[in-house]
Amino acid sequence: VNLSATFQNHTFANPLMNASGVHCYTTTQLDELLASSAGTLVTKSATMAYRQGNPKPRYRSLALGSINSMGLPNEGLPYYLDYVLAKQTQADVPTLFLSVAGISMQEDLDMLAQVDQSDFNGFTELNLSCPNVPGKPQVAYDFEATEKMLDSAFKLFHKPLGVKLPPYFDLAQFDIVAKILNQYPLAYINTINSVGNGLYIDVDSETVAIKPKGGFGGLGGAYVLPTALANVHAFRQRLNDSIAIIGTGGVQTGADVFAHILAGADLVQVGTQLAKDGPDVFARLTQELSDVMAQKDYHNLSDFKNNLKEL
Ligand code: RRO
Repeated sequence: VNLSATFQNHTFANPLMNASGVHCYTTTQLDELLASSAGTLVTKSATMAYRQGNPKPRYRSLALGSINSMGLPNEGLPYYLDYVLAKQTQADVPTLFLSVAGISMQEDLDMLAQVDQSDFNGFTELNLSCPNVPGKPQVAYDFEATEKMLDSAFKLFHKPLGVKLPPYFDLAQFDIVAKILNQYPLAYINTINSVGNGLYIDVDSETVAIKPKGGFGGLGGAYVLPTALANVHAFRQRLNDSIAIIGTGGVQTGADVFAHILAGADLVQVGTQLAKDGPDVFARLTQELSDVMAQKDYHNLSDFKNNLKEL
């Protein structure tokens, strides 16, 4: 079984990587991902400068997934840009992904300009879907703002660019968003970010699980797998073939990775399960994916990618 994954003009040893926000805040964590069995990595979404983020507790692991309201804590763009620039000159380092998430459209554009003017040769991911900054709605739920953002972004950015999207829930939304995205030379979309503003309630203590925003936070893990698969598949049915898809959400096993690829994902990211298990999760998931493929007599990802059958 060959797990190698082609993505635009790049090849990775396998399709697995971290989801941004998990195990990617510090150079130590990023180095641990590079040393793991993951095919590549993405950095924590950066703002222009260091941000402390929301008050703790702001992440809770739950029986069926996770809830978070981190609030975009990060070391600032120069920290992550310095990291990927240093790594991209080293042998055996795969093409890397750099995530940016400004608090405003202007901050996004300023960061994209900075990345554009750098020597970074990987993929830049514009996060339009952070659900956790108090008072700041998710950009990609505002279709007009999304179009304006992409118009401006592609005027000044000339490197491979992807967008991180929130989950959509109505087929009419997929039609509208895909029509917007198809106007631009996007390298990829990444779907889904966490399912925003869930509320976990502990009945024994009669309390919420996290402190920010009165307990409202983004859901990940098993709670979101069918929503993630729906978003991957709905976009694969609607987007130009030139736009690749990273499937993110609810991956616990190799079978879940297989399902994402079957739905149309080119690469697959792992968030909640990586937070639970640490980077060793990638050795297990690649082995389990190989086992599922061998059992089905599939030799390459292309043997089943986007081959989901209807009834
Ligand atoms: O930092 C966060 O609170 C966060 C971000 Br930027 C995001 O995109 N998705 C998420 O679940 N949390």
